[in-house]
Order: sequence, then C-alpha cells, then structure tokens
Amino acid sequence: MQLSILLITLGLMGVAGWLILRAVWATEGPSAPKTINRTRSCFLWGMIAVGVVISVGSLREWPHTSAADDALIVNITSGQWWWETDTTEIPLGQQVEFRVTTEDVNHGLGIYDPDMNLVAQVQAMPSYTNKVVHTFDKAGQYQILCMEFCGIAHHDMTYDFEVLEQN
Ligand SMILES: [Cu+2]
Repeated sequence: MQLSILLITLGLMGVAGWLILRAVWATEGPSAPKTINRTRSCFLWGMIAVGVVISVGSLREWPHTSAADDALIVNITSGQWWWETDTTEIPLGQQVEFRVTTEDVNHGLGIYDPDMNLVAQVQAMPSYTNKVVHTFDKAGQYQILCMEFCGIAHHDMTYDFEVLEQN
C-alpha cells in the first residue's frame, strides 16, 4: 500500500513537473532575458528536488505500524456502537499489534490509560484492517473510546481491557 502511494505520488509529481516545464519553455522567447530564465529554471529544479525528497521521506512506513515477530496480536472489530476484541487481558511490557476494522462506518479507536491519557490511536475503516503497535508500560484498566463521531450513540462506544503485571 505504502509503495503504491509512493509510486502514484511520484508519477503525479512527474506529470506536474512536466506541465510546469512546458509552461516555462513556452515563456522563453528571443526577448526573454537569459539570466531570468536561468534563475527560474534553477528555482524550478530546486523545488522539484525538495518535493521529491519530502515525499519519499514522509511516505516511509511509520514506526508505530511495525511490530516485532513476538508481538501479541489483538484483533479488534467495531460497529455502531460497540467494540469487540479477542483479548481482554494484556501482559505488561508486551508489545501488542492491534489489528482494527469495522463492520459499518468509520470509527476512531483511541486507547486511554488508567489516568485517561491517550496512548495509541488508529482509524477503524470498513473492509480494511489498520494496525497500531503499542507496548503498555503501566498496569491497570484501559479504555477504548471512539474518537470519530459515528452516530447517535457514539458517546456510548466504550470498551475496557486490563493490562496485567506478569508474575
Ligand atoms: Cu464514534
């Protein structure tokens, strides 16, 4: 997916760059001063180079979506207006990869620690599984709250799970 987006972006940047070059070439005529054209050309190529670097750099896989091989997989399904997980007890210090989807409309999965600080979030989208990786460093009862208004009972879309100290 990331690679597809990168290739599409680079392709569209190429098209945009080609159109800009055509516009620049169209303005070049015998009356145009050479120094202005050279300055404009350098500016254009500089902008293209900066755009390519920023696009390639920002489209790499984000670190919070890469889990270790021994990560605990927790599948989360959602719908109006519920969450369901296949695990309700998570060991403290264990890296967890949450795989999140929904059966109806978009929801926002927000994981809150016992002090109600947001520790992880990801979008729940129909027909798509999004991932978020988190390692819990505090034991206690955590809450999942929906972070995207999804209908009349959105405020009621909560779910509890425990992070337990390992013996
Ligand atoms: Cu909601």
